[in-house]
Amino acid sequence: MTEQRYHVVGMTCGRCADKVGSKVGGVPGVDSVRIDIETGAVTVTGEAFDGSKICAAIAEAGFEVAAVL
Ligand SMILES: [Cu+2]
Repeated sequence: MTEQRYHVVGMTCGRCADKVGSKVGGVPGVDSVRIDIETGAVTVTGEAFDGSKICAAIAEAGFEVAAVL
């Protein structure tokens, strides 16, 4: 099980979080996504997911990855 945290900017409400959650949740290998709107932290857990696909999914949802933590 791998856990990776991303700092995402631009999320302001639950609907933003839902968009990110559903896009990131669709990346192969992802088991769960935890999102903290206050801090912009997106925590992804799963097996052997591709980090670049996570970043692409976040961009597709309309937000920017400021940092991979
Ligand atoms: Cu929103």
